[in-house]
Amino acid sequence: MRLICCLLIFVVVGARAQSADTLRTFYLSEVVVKSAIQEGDTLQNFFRANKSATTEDILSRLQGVYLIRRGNYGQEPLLRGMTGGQINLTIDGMKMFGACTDKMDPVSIYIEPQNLKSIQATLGSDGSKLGATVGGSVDMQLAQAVLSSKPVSGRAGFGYQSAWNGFNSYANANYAQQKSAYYVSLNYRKADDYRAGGGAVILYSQYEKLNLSANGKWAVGQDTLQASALLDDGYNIGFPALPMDVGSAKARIYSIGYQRFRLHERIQNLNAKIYFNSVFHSMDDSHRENVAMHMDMPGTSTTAGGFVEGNFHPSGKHTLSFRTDYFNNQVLAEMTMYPEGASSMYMQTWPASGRSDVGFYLNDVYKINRGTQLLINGRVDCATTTLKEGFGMDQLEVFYPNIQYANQQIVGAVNLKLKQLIKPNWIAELHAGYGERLPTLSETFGFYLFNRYDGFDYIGQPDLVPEKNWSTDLTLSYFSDHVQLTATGFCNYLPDYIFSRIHPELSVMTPGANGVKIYENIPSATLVGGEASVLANFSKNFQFITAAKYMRGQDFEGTPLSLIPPLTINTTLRYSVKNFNAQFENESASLQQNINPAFGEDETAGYSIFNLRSGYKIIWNRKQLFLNAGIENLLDKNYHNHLDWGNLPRPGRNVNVTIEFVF
Ligand SMILES: [Cu+2]
Repeated sequence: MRLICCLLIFVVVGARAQSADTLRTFYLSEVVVKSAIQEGDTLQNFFRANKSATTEDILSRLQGVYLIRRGNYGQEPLLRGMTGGQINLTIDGMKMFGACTDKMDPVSIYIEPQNLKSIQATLGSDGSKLGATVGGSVDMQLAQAVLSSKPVSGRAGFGYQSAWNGFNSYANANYAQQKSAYYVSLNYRKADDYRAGGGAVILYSQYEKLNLSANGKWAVGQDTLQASALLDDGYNIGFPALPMDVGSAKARIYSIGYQRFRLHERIQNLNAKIYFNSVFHSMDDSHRENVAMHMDMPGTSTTAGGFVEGNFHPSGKHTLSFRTDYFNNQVLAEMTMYPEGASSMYMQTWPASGRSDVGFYLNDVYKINRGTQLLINGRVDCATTTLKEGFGMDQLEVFYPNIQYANQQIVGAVNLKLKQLIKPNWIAELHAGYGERLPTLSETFGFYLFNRYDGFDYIGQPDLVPEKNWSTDLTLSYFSDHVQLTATGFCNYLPDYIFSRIHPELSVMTPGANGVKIYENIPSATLVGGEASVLANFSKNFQFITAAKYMRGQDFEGTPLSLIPPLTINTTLRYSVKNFNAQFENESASLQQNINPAFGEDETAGYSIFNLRSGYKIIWNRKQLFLNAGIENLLDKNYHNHLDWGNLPRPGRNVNVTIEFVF
């Protein structure tokens, strides 16, 4: 379901009572979403409106966050027009990188809402706590074992979605003792090809996946130790907007953590973790018809790392916090082509390569007085990028005879944020910052990566310099007992923006491709826009929320950037009484005419769709049964958003039901 923005606003309302005269402001993109664990809060109630929601559905409602769709699975988060290597997508603060050269596997797909404790998005260079970035960070915190007086607790559910004849079943359980606790969860989803509005079936949009996670927690004196494992296996995942599908995608995530509330007089909330994760991703076109030349494309990505974070005991008006982290990522993506009547050909589309990065982050919260607070933070990263000798390096030597084995780069960020109470109910927040990001391994070493969007083969550029971002944003918020208003305007100016240029002298590798492009730094690009939201509590039973987001993007010559979302407005009216709730939603997007035809874009019409959701709760003997039913795209409209690749229509009318038992 698509309601977490509402969830977020409700956090705001819940929190307002305790913080009316402090500077603890809450924004749609920054608020922590408690989703699967806490009982009885408003957020949880909203979340229950559709228990079959994916993590992407939740992300799509965060302010400043959009999704790029290439099918019914594996949607890619876009933060105010920035994506891929421009943003950090982390799990419990852990770095993890996809293994797909076509970006089918942003790491958000490995997190089931059942496993999710919270999502936090921090936009722009301000998100650099979790890594060097220009676009911001999204951190997904996983559910953990809970030490409680109730020895065994858990939930199990089953959901059905009519538009793709899809079902998902899930269960989780927590076993708690006095000094230790264990949590396990299981989630299985299966979907057939979906039906678009009007009835057309979208071929190659099916998927199937299994997700398992386990977590243990042990209290030893003042210390807490934790161990976690998460396994996610996807099979037969179709990507109708791409020329290939995924036969198998496997992710493994392991970590060991240590926490201490008070390490010593000066240091508090110490949190340390070491981790390892790996992704295996195997693409093929064996199920597609009329393929000029069959291909197999397996890829792997492994990452190992660790971090230590905490804060110093507040001294005077300052509270200083820190984080230091390290990771090492290694990738390899291969392609074997099978031309008819000829022997097969082998290439490394991501040559065997890697990157290690050590970073240090410091943040100071300076409470100047009761109504004014200044935040200052900075980060510096030192990264080494390496290309292994062998096949992949030999390939690239054709274009770059002097290619280096290793390359070191230093990137940094600094941010200033002033929060000011203007009047008793008004808060202004001004942010100005600078951030840098490293070129991705794909942008650096990629070799004939076919992009279906513009139809070009892409080649990496080992000499790219870091992309920069000078960003500023201003937010005004008004709080009262019944209404909250928030409005934000932002501007990002990105020197050395990483883009690409057509090289007509090069010939294509992919049959039917339009040409070859090589990545390069262009002088600059600019992204500007804003977000606004209104929340109203008409009465105890009625709540109304509307949230709008809009942005523009252009390069240094004034040409519109591609994949810039149109004006998007989501509105919800919710009615709740005792054990019943119902809500009526509208999702609207405007016409998008600011397009980049050279990038294969065309104008996208606006649309407006309606959803209905309802929930009923039965309680007996301290156990609960939740029944949910809803209809998405009520009028069965055939539509697509500008960010949907290949003008692929979105699902049509979708009736969904969920039943869940909580014990
Ligand atoms: Cu892929």
